Amino acid sequence: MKTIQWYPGHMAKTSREIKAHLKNVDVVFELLDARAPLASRNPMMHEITKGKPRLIILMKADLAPHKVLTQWVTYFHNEFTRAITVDAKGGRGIENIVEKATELMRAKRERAQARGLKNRPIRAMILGIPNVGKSTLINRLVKRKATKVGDVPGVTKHLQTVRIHEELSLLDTPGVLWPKFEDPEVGKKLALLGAIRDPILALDDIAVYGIAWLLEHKHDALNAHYDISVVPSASIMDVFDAIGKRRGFLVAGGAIDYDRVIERFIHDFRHHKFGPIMLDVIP
Ligand SMILES: Nc1nc2c(ncn2[C@@H]2O[C@H](COP(=O)(O)OP(=O)(O)OP(=O)(O)O)[C@@H](O)[C@H]2O)c(=O)[nH]1
Ligand SMILES: [Mg+2]
Repeated sequence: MKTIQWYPGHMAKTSREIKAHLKNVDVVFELLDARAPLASRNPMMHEITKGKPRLIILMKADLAPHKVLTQWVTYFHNEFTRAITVDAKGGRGIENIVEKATELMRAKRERAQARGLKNRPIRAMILGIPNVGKSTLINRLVKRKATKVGDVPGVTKHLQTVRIHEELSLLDTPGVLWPKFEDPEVGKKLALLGAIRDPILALDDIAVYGIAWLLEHKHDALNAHYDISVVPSASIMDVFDAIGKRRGFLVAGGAIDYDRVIERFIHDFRHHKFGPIMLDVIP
């Protein structure tokens, strides 16, 4: 299978802008997709922001299995890193953000106070892949529509500072990916989750990956959603055929219209039709 390879120019530009802004930032909020905490971590941004206190926010926690998420939180936790889970759509977990950010900043703030300096608001930079929920999170925190959001990658186009309250100001950034996915599975996971714009992808590869994953991990959910009855050992073609027949996705002459099956499946995966999902495994 071929590797998805690409890197739009606007992302290179954003990366440079993020680098330039870093000196004004106290803490980095690294937003990861709770359904793939490793695949959605940008290795380039991680390198650029090394040495900054870090709050990892596992976004879309409502779409991932709760129990495993608590293990991920422990996995990420260290001296300079805290992790929390957030469902920005339902508004769960938001209240922990300021507390955790303050905790990460405590030592530095105490030093500043000891020197007689007045505390200024914590300046946090929000980083994350496209469509992970950066702008939604900011709007939740500020309790108004301060930034534009949308269910497609690439909504935010520029860096934008939003003052949350006297304690916290946030810098929203456009979603960035990285030039090459070393592991082709990473590209497929990100595509399935909706982080990559469609025209640059081979949709059939993405659908094959998603169906294989469901067959292995959640074949009941696959059967239930399409009202089909495939066994875990079924071939991908069997599944395509079953969905196509059941949904009546046929071309003239009665053969299965695979393009429609593929499109429908990817749409359904992105619209959370198969219940809680966890594509990554804790190392
Ligand atoms: N289920 C769920 N959906 C969420 C959550 N947070 C954001 N979303 C949805 O994810 C989509 C993308 O949200 P945005 O806030 O625009 O994402 P972004 O990271 O700013 O995206 P770009 O600006 O394109 O990089 C929207 O449809 C949101 O409603 C969450 O915690 N749970
Ligand atoms: Mg945005």
